[in-house]
Amino acid sequence: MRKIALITGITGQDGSFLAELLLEKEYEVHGIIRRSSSFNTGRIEHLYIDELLRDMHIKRKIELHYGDMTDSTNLIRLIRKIEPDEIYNLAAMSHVKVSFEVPEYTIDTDGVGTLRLLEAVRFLGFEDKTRIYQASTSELFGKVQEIPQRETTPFYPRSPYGVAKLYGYWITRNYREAYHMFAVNGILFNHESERRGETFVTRKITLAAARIKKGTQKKLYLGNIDAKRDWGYAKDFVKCMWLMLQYEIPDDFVIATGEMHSVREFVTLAFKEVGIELEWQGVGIDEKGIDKRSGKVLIEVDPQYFRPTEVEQLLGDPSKAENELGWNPTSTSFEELIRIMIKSDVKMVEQEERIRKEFD
Ligand code: NDP
Ligand code: GDR
Repeated sequence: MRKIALITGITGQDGSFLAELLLEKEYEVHGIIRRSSSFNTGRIEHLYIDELLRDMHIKRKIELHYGDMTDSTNLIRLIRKIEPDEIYNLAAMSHVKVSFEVPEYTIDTDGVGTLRLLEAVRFLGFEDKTRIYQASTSELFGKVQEIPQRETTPFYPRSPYGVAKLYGYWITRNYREAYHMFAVNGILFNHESERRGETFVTRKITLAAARIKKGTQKKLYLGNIDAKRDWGYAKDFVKCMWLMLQYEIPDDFVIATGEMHSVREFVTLAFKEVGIELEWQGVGIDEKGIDKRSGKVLIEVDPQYFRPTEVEQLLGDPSKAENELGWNPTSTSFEELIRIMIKSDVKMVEQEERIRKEFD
């Protein structure tokens, strides 16, 4: 029997990679999308637009439904209609800095939204049928209590986003324990890709490197370049989400690469990839990234990107996922990840240039 999956947040970075993975595994894939005044389906167009699919002689692969994590009756109706074997709850207001501006909306979507989903499954009596994956995060660890961070490390979130996700984490565990539901948390560390949103630091950097190289951007302004993260490749990480729902026991797992780098290191390597050697001068907010060849200042620190409370360093220990799920944490290296992102952004910037010239 073909399995049925429902993905919330299917239009996001992870949702798009996960949809592809599940289609490869012959799942019937459903996704929840939000009504938007402009297109928000760019990452999954290749999976659902009839004309594109007809050209390629393939049938429509996914079914999209309007919905929102803030609307419980919508979630109940959709789950009743779709009767999913697996639900991947990826929908979230996922930007840490923005969560300080919209804290109430963030808890409504990321925290209470998770409760609404779990309750919908319980209300419909699907506790034994439907397995649920909750997108938890390394932001739960926040202020360093232990390095590296593992499943047993105490939580200390540092943003409204982290606090909202903490509720999501515990309500998922509580429903597992109270109602014996197969509901699990993937505690994922930062994972990036060519599809990463443009306001997250890695993508902001790779796009800027490509544009500065082409001469369409002059400078890159960043916040805390001393922050350190454990960055992996999103395409590798979504495999773990699936593995967690196939495992015999419902359990929570840290998913990380086990390697940590600073934002400054990411910038240096990304610019090197486009042929620009940077050297760093100055300290604190006066620190600058300078092109060694031309002497031009390309990177500056702008305090508007600082957060009221910062997570200084995150490093995960993925050994439980490695040992129990057989997941490989290092299939894409840090350097390869940067290469993938730069290659895609250079191509995008060249396309932008061609289009601009056509209309000039
Ligand atoms: P994105 O920001 O790329 O995608 C978020 C998705 O959630 C989008 O599809 C968005 O829709 C949707 N969404 C936002 N608000 C709502 C809402 N109220 N109702 C329904 N849908 C909504 O995130 P990622 O793909 O990077 O991350 C996926 C999940 O994993 C998120 O929950 C994130 O918090 C979590 N996570 C991510 C990590 C990472 O490094 N990427 C690490 C750890 C956890 P739209 O396109 O319309 O905006
Ligand atoms: P993060 O990712 O907050 O870890 O959350 P982000 O890329 O936004 O920031 C990483 C680190 O870089 C520093 N930084 C900047 N960040 C942004 N966005 N823009 C800048 O200009 C900038 N300069 C420095 C930040 O201060 C931070 O320390 C991501 C999201 O995907 C969450 O949804 C997810 O849960 C976590 O990763 C794990």
